[in-house]
Amino acid sequence: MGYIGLPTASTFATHGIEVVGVDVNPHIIETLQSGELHIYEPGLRDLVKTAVENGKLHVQAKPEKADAFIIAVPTPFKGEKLADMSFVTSAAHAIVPCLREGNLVVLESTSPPLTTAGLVAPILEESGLKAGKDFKLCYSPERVLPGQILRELIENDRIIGGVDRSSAEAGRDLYSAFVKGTIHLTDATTAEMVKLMENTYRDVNIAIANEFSRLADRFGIDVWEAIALANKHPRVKILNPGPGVGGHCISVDPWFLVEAAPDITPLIHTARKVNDSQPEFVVKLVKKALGSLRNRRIALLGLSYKADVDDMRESPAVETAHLLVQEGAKVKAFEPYKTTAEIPGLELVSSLAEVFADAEAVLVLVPHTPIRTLEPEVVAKLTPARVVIDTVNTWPQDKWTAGGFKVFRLGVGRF
Ligand code: SAJ
Repeated sequence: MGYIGLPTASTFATHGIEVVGVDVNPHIIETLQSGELHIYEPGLRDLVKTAVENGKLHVQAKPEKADAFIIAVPTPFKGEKLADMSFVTSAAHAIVPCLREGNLVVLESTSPPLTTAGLVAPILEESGLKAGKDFKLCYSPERVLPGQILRELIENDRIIGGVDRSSAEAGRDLYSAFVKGTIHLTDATTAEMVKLMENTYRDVNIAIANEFSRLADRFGIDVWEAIALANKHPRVKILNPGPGVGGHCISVDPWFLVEAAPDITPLIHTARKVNDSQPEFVVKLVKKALGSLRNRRIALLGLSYKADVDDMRESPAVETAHLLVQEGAKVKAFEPYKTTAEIPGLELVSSLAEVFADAEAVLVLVPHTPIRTLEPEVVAKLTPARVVIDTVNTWPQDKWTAGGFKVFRLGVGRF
């Protein structure tokens, strides 16, 4: 019942399907049963409410017999950037006692190539039933963008890879309950690769934007202007540099390919390294703006991994905050979408007034709507700070300069 499972379950349930939502975390079950949500996603609260009120969505700790089972558990790292498949493994084991002939099982979790056929099928076959023969088995990646999950779940095209053709067709029949995009059928391993290729493609493209920001800084130009001009070319579409790549997807998934085939993935590996080291580049920028970091009071705006989400997993903003603290800076951080969050080693405050109160500099790391729309006159009244370090090009330089602030932007090598 996480970021993917809960929206998917609720969407099925509001399209006439009886859904049992399973989670091993009793706190999540209690929260959902009491009508509350443990995650933020625009529109999700209303959707879950409708699904529960119309009696189609029940949440519980264990699966029960069903026609179809969907596994949407996390595949995080274990140790040094290796895929931790233990949640997939235990979810598959939990299904075994409930599995009957004719059932469909779908894995949605982003997984290394060959997981469906090589890891999930053998576990499910402990039931005595054979994948593809007695039950259907598919891999169908979630491809929804956090912040727009509910719309993309329905409108995006969907890839369904079966261990055999009839499995893929059964997957198509299930998801056509709500998917309006085209449903494309393929084999399970291709579907696994498609998902990893999509996120790796984006990671590599953000890495080049981040590398351009470093080059722009060195050569005294404005990377944002240069990217806008380069993007006038009909076949160029450079993405935005920033403090790095976070979240549970793009900063994780490319490593699954590197782990699976380290000898043939130097580009993917390097892109990951570039994006992971971008917080260090931000710290250098802050140092340049302030001269030194020790005991300098910095108001840090935004901690989640990107704008208008509350998810702080693998967040480069959190990494940047830790690096600044390590360098002796006195950091106060404010995350508008999680004002009660606690992160060991960081001082989080719950309001703009608190974060600004005695700051010397303002560091913008995430262009959340309530941060992006701040006006210099308002901020000037809340803080003695007159230095702004903008890593996401969100506060128009001219306006903030006219408002009395000295603005340092990431990837702009002239001040
Ligand atoms: N970012 C940049 N510059 C950009 C775009 C993004 O630095 O120009 C950063 C963001 O700030 C964030 C990270 O990259 O830290 C990832 O953000 P994102 O919006 O690109 O993607 P996610 O991780 O929220 O969602 C991605 C999506 N994948 C693709 O767009 C190929 C989504 O469709 C997937 O479903 C999702 O991963 C997933 O679950 O795998």
